[in-house]
Amino acid sequence: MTFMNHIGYILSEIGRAGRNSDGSYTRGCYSPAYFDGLDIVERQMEELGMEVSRDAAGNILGVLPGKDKKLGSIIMGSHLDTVPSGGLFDGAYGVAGGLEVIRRMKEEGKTLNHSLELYGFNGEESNPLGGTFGSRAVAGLVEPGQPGLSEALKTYGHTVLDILNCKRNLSDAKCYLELHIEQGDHLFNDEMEIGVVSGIVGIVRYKVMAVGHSNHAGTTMMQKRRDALTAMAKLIVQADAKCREIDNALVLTVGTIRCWPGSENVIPGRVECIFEMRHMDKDMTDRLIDEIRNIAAKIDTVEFEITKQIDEESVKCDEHLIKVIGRAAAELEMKHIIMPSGAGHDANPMAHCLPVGMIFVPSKDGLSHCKEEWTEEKELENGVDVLYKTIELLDEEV
Ligand code: HGY
Ligand code: MN
Ligand code: MN
Repeated sequence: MTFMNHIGYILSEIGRAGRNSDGSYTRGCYSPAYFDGLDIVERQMEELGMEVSRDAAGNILGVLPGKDKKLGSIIMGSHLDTVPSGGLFDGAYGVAGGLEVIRRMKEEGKTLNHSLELYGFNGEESNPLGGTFGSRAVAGLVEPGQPGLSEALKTYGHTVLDILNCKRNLSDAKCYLELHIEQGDHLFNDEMEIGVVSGIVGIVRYKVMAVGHSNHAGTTMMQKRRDALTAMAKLIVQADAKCREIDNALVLTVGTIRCWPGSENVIPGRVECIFEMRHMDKDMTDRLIDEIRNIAAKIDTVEFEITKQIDEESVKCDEHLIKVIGRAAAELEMKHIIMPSGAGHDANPMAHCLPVGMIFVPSKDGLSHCKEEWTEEKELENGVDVLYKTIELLDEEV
């Protein structure tokens, strides 16, 4: 794929890391492919004359000093890891967009009043350390007592203390801005050029274990079975129907399943799934898990164990930043709407430390987390233009 503009060029450069033969991309948390991506970004930052550093959480940071050191930095960023067999744009576009903003400033000989910073975060996608890992480390939100954290970190050559030391005092920074593809189909279907993000949904995940009884597949009659897999299947189907009943904006995904002992001629005795639910309003996800527990209690062939794994609260973007991004889009005469994000982002942890704003560009057919993920060059350019204009407007606020 050859892009003709700078942002496309930088993206395809980052895309040289972790590219699979089927055209998808895999840069897992702390993986060699991930660090290949970091090396590519580091070279781009150095060519732009930025001060570059890395931390134990696997993040990279480039800094372009501004005229007035007393002013807090304007921080841009997104993630450089991907889901397995993911797309070119998720995360990488926000880092490439930040590099392109800085390239343009250099080209125009412009030095801002505020310092400009750009993060490439590690581990935003689901991973053994928990998603948004790199940005949570910077925000100081990694719980030292998180179950399994120390063991997982050991495999990456780090200790919990290494990660706690990644915490940064962000109180003096002006704001955090993240440029990202929508990953949904609203902008694409409504032929909108820019999404001004109002907030990021909360993400709640539960580990659900169905405990039945393994037995012989040939000699155990149907009425005597305690089949964990059919019980889990009933729970999933009924939970899906209940989710659709509760609210149109409520989503439930069961994306993983493990089955023991996992043999064709043995009735499954244990099955484990992760139930993930998302909504801007916590009451909705609370209601859904209560309904799921009620459904589970009525399936009497097995016992269900339901334990919360992750509870990332929804966050609101900063009202002032929403206005400034909207003004930038309007001045650039771009069709834009204010909308929530159904995807999680590094802006969520960052929102616990400083004002955050997000800018969306369309995803073709709303596809993401797959090799078909696509955003047109002009649309990529639009996002960078709005990010650039937003930074110019914010930089005048001294
Ligand atoms: O899962 C998400 O929403 C994000 O892409 N990690
Ligand atoms: Mn993603
Ligand atoms: Mn993302």
